Amino acid sequence: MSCQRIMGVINTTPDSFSDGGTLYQGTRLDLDHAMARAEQMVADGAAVLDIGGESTRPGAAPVSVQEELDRVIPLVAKISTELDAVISVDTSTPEVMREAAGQGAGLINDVRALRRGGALEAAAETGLPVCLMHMQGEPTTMQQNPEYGDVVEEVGAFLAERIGACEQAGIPREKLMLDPGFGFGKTVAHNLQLLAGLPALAAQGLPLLVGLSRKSLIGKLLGRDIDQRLPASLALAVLAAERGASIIRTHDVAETADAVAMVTALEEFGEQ
Ligand code: 7PJ
Repeated sequence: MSCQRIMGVINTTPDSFSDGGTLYQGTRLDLDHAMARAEQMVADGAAVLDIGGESTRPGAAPVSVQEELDRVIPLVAKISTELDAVISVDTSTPEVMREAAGQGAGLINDVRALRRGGALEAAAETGLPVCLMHMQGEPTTMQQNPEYGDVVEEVGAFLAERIGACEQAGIPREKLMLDPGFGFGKTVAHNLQLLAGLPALAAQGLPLLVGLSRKSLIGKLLGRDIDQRLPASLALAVLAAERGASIIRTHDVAETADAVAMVTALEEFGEQ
């Protein structure tokens, strides 16, 4: 059974939280290795590949525009000529959005929801669809003391404001996707409240993208290290898909595609 709901994560960073550095040879990104990873993900059922060159793990060092371009653009160019998948570029940087679009990217995935100076304009110019993600604070400090009154309502209001900003900048609503930003300025309780509240966010009428793969709430709830979080990640993927997530962002494509295909099967055939 094919699955159009899976986004595979490819980090071109030396320091990302769950798989940073695995595609490096010394200090350089190994393009052939990254390409092999991309091919495998597509073979395993990824419809979208998310290419990121900035680590947003709590406390990560900032990356220069040139460094981010150097990490991301060659891989975007290579994948777009060699593979049949939508290329998503995980960036907040206007220059990276423009260059990636020129090299064949099909989606802008911005954890800052186009709040960086010039990002709204750059994204609008590309004409690409955009995923708007919620984050409280900035990566360096976001996990220090996240606070909300009603997290579902506040995330919903933030995303509604960003939808408005996009529309004003000439990005039509139909091009947008929403993401509550699990782990980005959220406690375990906030993350669980958001997962339970996904249907309320889906009520905005836009597709939801959800990334829970290997995230630290699993570590906090179960005491599992990064390499032991697959079973819980699959459970979270299924719970999210069942609550209305259209796209699931994952590091483990084959396993997640199978798990989520069961939700799709139930949606398609369960009512017959
Ligand atoms: C997310 C993301 C997410 C979207 C990262 C990690 C941290 N983009 N980029 N949603 N997470 N849209 O992979 O654990 O949850 S980086």
